[in-house]
Amino acid sequence: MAQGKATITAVSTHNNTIIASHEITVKSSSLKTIEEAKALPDGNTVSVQGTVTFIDSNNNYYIQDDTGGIDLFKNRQDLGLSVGDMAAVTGKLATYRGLREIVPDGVVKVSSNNPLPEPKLVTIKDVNNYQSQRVKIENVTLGTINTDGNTEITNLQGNKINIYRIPMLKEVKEGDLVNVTAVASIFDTPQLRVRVAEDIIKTELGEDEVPPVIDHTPIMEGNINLDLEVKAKVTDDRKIEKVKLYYRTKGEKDYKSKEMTLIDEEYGAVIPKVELNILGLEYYIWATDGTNEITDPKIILILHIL
Ligand SMILES: [Ca+2]
Repeated sequence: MAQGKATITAVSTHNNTIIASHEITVKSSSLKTIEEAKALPDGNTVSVQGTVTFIDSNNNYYIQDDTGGIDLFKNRQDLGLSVGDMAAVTGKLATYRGLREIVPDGVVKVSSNNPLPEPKLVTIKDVNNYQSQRVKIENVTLGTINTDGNTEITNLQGNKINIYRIPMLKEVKEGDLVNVTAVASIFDTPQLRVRVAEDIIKTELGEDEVPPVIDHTPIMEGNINLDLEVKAKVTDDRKIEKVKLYYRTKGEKDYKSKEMTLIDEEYGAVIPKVELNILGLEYYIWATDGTNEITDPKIILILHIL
């Protein structure tokens, strides 16, 4: 029964002039947003409505509403939907290799030729937060193209993700820097599904205008009898070229510097204890992406003899 007002009429079978009618309001209380539906565990029956954004050769139908996306899949059954259709679906929640799905019992095409949701600009690292939604990933290098399997793409920071069964490309080739519009999917690990060749567009890097970001918790005190390790998270929209630690004994004119090296996602350098002085230590961190430089504010560290 559709959402809205409906009238229930009862007619006596003994005397058909005896009629009672009553108007009821039908609320679609069972219709959930996709995000609400996905918050429920597998096995629950849900009803959602969304636009079909991608259909693969196994008849996985990805649908998306304003809150999220989900895959419809029932034994490779043709659900009679096309990309751009608004589909109302009821079925059981399931998960396959990390992908949340609805196994549909009933599918209704509400309308056709709807515009696809605007892809959300995401990074490779957080693709899975947008599972079954349309996403855009910018400035990635195309790996070896494999239309039957995985095509790896790599961003400027070196993070990688596969495009599964990439469409045959015309304008773009291996090694090109591209922007990719895709549906975020997963098969044990996150992957992308690209609908048409036109969703992979060649791009060029403009001038790097965003300096690195230094995330450092200042060290306020140190032990003069121990080597002092200084660590910082340093990130950039493109690539970190160099990170250095500058330090001097308080009152000295010149800074000494040490390159900070990346270990476990943090840049670090060690000042040997022989270079520490009871007068105190001033230090700051400097980073460059090759174009833009940044320094973390100067810190005066008090050293103690313990
Ligand atoms: Ca930069």
